Amino acid sequence: MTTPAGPYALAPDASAENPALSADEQQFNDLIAADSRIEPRDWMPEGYRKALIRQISQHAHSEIIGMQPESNWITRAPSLKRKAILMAKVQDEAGHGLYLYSAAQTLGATRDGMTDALIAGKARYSSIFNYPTPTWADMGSIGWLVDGAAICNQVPLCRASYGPYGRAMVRICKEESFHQRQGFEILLELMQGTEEQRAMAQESVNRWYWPALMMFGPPDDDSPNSAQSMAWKIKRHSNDELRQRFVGMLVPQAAVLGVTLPDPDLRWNEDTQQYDLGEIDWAEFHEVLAGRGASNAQRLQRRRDAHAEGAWVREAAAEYARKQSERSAQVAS
Ligand code: FAQ
Repeated sequence: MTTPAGPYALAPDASAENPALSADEQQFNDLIAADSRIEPRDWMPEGYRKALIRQISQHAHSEIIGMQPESNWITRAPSLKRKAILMAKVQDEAGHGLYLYSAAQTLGATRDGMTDALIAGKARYSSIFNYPTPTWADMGSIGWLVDGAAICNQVPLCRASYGPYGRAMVRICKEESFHQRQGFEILLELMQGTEEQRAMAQESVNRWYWPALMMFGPPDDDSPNSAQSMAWKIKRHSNDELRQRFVGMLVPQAAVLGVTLPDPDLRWNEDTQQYDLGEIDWAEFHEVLAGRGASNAQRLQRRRDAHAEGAWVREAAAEYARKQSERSAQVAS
């Protein structure tokens, strides 16, 4: 990992008085050093604002695009109960997207600007949502592995230094932990079923395991944003630390499920007190980020179509708001 750089880079002793800093900068640094929260009206360095808009908008887009792989199964869920649960989960993801877009708006980003960037294919969203969901077991794997990875990554974000982001994450994490359990339960039921159901669950875990590890981002020595984000206490742990924590959580759960994690090199290392992992295929990760994953084109097209189909709703809402404010103005005059 590189050392934080740039005009607002923070050293661990950032709370020390520094005559070269303006009063605003000193106050910002003091708040960060004291583990306090930065709020929307507080002064903040431009780099901090941009880093937050980047991360929060990407996160919001991930939640919105992330609805698609699961919505694929709403009409085909194997029972009414499963359908109701899946619908509620997909709705939760929409809600997460909305909290996060709102948090980014407190930093000056506009909702239209963020949406335009997404549908123009200029904005990032999590690599994981560019993989297809051909089997019902994929609903289990997404819950267990994808939501599991999301929780590992997001629980520390509840302490992110920017207030609106941290507070949004608290609520999101509560819902994600329910999501993870429902995914685990789908896989458990399949693993207790027929030979064919067990094979379906294992095949799905085989496909989702490695992409789930990629969700944590590139390795620490290839993660340009980590050092500064950690110095600003947006991120609290490095990408590799969280990936390790995730695998440590998965191993005992996989044993309960009776599935095998598809990594022949996975073994406990007494010296490091963590698991040694096999090589992650970072070439695949970069291909997906470049827009060449299995489902990138389909996901973006679906988002564009949904945006176009929703135009009348936006127009109606804007017209309603215009009439309401016209009426309020008449009453006031
Ligand atoms: N996919 O320097 P770093 C969910 C980009 S929500 C795509 O390490 P950073 C819920 C990164 O943006 C899942 N791009 O970056 C759910 C940067 O590009 P940029 C989303 C990735 O920010 C479940 C470049 O690579 N969660 O799953 C990925 O320090 C089920 C260099 O990387 C969040 O967004 C990736 N996997 O660390 C919904 C959590 N990884 O912007 C539906 C918040 C990296 O310089 C169904 N975000 N990149 O052009 C974070 O914690 C961080 O932003 C990381 C990346 C850890 C994702």
